Amino acid sequence: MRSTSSDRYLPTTARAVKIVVLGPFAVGKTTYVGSVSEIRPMRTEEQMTRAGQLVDDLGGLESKQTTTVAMDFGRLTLTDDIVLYLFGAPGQPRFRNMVRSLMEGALGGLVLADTRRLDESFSAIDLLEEARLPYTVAVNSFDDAPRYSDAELRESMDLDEDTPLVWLDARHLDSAKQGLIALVAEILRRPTLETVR
Ligand SMILES: Nc1nc2c(ncn2[C@@H]2O[C@H](COP(=O)(O)OP(=O)(O)O)[C@@H](O)[C@H]2O)c(=O)[nH]1
Ligand SMILES: [Mg+2]
Repeated sequence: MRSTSSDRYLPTTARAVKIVVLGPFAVGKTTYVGSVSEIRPMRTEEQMTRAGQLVDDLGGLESKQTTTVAMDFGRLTLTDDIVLYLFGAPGQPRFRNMVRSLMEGALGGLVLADTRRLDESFSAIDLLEEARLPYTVAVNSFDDAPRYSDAELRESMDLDEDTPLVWLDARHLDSAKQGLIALVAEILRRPTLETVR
């Protein structure tokens, strides 16, 4: 019998779950999707321009050279029967309507946060609440970012007690995956699975 590489094909019984990965500019969304994706992630990175400096606040992030202009896309087989399709959205406020479109059909959202600028994750949380989608907040651990207790974080981000909150490093698969595991548990906790229409 001819051997085939079965892991390139999805089991027909797998449930496809669309997840959006949101958060501000430079919080690590592209890095995140790249770390967890088992297929070569699709990226839409473009070189940032001087014109962009007028509208995108680079405060402290001047070393960043490229930015996502449409989306990041990746896939992760989480269990035998759950396959996640990840859509990372651009973080700049002017892309808010594009993010809304990207949320169509999604079952949940992962919000990345940076403790140096927690307030910048609010708009992603607002969008998910507005869409009534379950979400998980994942603090991406940057080396020089302050550490707070979970209670302090919940308070400053005004998170409900039952909103999952995890710490991760977007650069490493095992750590990054924890955010999706928490999110899928939260999605499955809901009595009915509803997507955004
Ligand atoms: N130290 C550290 N750097 C990170 C981490 N995640 C991302 N980065 C870096 O932060 C920068 C912005 O990341 P990127 O994924 O492009 O952010 P995006 O704008 O949200 O897509 C890149 O230079 C990454 O290498 C992390 O967990 N720790
Ligand atoms: Mg990006």
